[in-house]
Amino acid sequence: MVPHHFMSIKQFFVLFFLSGMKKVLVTGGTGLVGNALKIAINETSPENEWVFVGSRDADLTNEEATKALFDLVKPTHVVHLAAMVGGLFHNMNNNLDFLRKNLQINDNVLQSAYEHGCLKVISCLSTCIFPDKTTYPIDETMVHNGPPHPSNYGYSYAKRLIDVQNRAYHEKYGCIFTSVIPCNIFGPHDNYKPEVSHVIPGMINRMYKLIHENADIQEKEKMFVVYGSGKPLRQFIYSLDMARLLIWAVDCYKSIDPLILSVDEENEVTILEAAEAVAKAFDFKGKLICDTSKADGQYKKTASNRKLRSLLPNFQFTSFQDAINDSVKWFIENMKNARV
Ligand code: NAP
Ligand code: GFB
Repeated sequence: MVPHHFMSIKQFFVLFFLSGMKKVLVTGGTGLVGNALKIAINETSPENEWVFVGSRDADLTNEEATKALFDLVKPTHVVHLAAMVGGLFHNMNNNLDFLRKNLQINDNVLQSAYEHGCLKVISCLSTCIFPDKTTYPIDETMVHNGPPHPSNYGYSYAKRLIDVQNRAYHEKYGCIFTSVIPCNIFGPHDNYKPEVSHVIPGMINRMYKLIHENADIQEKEKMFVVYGSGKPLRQFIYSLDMARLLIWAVDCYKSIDPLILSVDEENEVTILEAAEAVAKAFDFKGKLICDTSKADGQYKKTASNRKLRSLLPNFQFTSFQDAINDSVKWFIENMKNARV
């Protein structure tokens, strides 16, 4: 009998697991969603230990580097956010890179998670990967029902294969490897680089510059260019809401089937309405014009959050304008350190 004030290593690990404590590795922990997770974790009393990594900690396209990371961290759970990520224009010009890099990252992370006996992996797909020709609203059963929109087929097929890999690991080894399917995400710590950004950070960066450049022109005379027709429809989720849902999923979502994380269908807005919300947050006095010479991308990708609502009926999403206001405020205060 071990004296009561000592505990064997085995007893410690049994207690560790029985206590429900988790050691969660967050790949892609230095990005938009990763930074939101850091904030959301502090809203709760984190029983779990969270380890955030970026590409400087390990290039996950490299198998050996990925294994070494898992050897070092020894996670029990993984939130897998790391990916080559970008907006419409970045995808259109780099489908092969989006395909290859994301296939490499995903295969390395899932295989390392299996080899290290991780109890759960939650990966991220996206509502943009669904079939281009589809009925609406889209739901989780429709991921593989036809080719994705041509603008981002590389990213889409790489992401769809996560779902295929999850099922294969479950079938062969019983792994609980699952995925969430977010709609468009935005918030502080976004990627504002014009050539790679998504629409909201792209417009925030461009509107800031328009307001602060050419001081000799009165603001009400200035014209802000919305790329495309402004007509495409999008559902946008605030990164902090996305993070809150991920924390819940780590503890409570047990299925290997994907779960859409999106605001309600009726919260869908046009790109022009998104631009108007950004203009309101800046109190921009000028005009908005649409440059139809630029691509629109997918017209819509309306997703149903019915499954999420059935699991979390009382979850409150941050209002779109409040989230835009917070995101613009963060950008103005942190632009010097942002990815611009
Ligand atoms: P993000 O801001 O671009 O961050 C990407 C993260 O992945 C960064 O931490 C980056 O590390 C890391 N990363 C990229 N390449 C890597 C590599 N080779 N090795 C290791 N780490 C690497 O992305 P996000 O917007 O937070 O997206 C998070 C997840 O949500 C992604 O899986 C994305 O596909 C998905 N998603 C995003 C959206 C959206 O609208 N943003 C919508 C739906 C789904 P560094 O900081 O070192 O570069
Ligand atoms: O976020 P975004 O680049 O990608 O939005 P998607 C593109 C839409 O916003 C197009 C218009 O209709 C653009 O014409 N837009 C207006 C702008 N101004 C801007 C701007 O300054 N920057 C950008 N980027 N667009 C992506 C997928 O689709 O969704 C990715 O390609 C990813 O794979 C992402 O999954 C979540 O929403 O069209």
